[in-house]
Amino acid sequence: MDNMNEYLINFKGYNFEKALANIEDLEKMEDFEIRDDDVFIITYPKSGTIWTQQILSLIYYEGHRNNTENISTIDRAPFLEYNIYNLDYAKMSSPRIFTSHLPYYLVPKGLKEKKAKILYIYRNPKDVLISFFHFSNWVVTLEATDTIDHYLEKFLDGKVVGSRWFDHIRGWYEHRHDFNIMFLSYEDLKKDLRSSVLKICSFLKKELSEEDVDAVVRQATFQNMKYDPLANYHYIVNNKVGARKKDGCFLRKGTIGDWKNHLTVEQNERFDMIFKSNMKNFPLKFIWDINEQ
Ligand code: PPS
Repeated sequence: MDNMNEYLINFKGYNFEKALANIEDLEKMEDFEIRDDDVFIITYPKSGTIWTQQILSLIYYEGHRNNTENISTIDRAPFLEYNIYNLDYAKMSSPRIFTSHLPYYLVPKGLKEKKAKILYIYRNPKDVLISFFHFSNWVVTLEATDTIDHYLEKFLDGKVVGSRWFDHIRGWYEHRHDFNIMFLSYEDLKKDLRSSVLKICSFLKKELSEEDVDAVVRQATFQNMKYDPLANYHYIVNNKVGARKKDGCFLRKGTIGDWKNHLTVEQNERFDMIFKSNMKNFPLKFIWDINEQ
């Protein structure tokens, strides 16, 4: 374990958010008992985590879909490694949905029995970088950075929560045969939310009526989530975690290609060069622009 700075703690080579991590929990993580019907949402930060939490909550909980239960999305699918409310996960009723940013090598061993399902959501890393930059400057538990130039260096060096983006996605993809895992991109969700919801339902073996699928799609749109206090971190950040400024928001732009509004030509070229050297022969496709097919 290495205390990297005021904000980061490194445990077995991976950076956690210091304000939220509990080392004792992390040490027990490998042996955390997995049930066959558990479902895990795994992401690198800022890749569509809350979006997927919302989609899965809507798929699994009728009370979420028809607004009869007043439970926030985050509480439906809590973070495995950040048990901030000290819930007894062993007592949660099945099927449990967990969320995690863990790398493949730190997840509970029981996931290798390949019964529990993992949905890995990934996003083009330039948009991840920009989203992360804004988020880190908003919440008090992450280190603020003055310029994109400085943040770019931190991100490429993995001196952020989640460590190096390249290692996270490559690690999970290269070990995919060890798990019951489906990969889906943020951009897939954005370009065709309905088909993506159907793909997710098929992976989870959940059959929903046409109307229920419509309800899931309607309630998982950016606009709907942005203004639904149960479906975003706005309240939590402002009242529990702490915000550095009033005008920040968790659901910020919610689009593909916002990086073009932030990266200079030089920064973009530098990113491309490092992306190419780290992602050689990587088969998953990335979409960098909203108009790209
Ligand atoms: S975190 O902190 O890791 O849990 O963040 P995460 O939820 O992974 O990522 C936040 C970004 O996802 C965007 N988002 C959405 N985009 C489109 N549609 C929907 N419904 C949606 N929900 C969340 C959110 O706006 C953040 O991206 P940016 O680019 O900052 O807007």
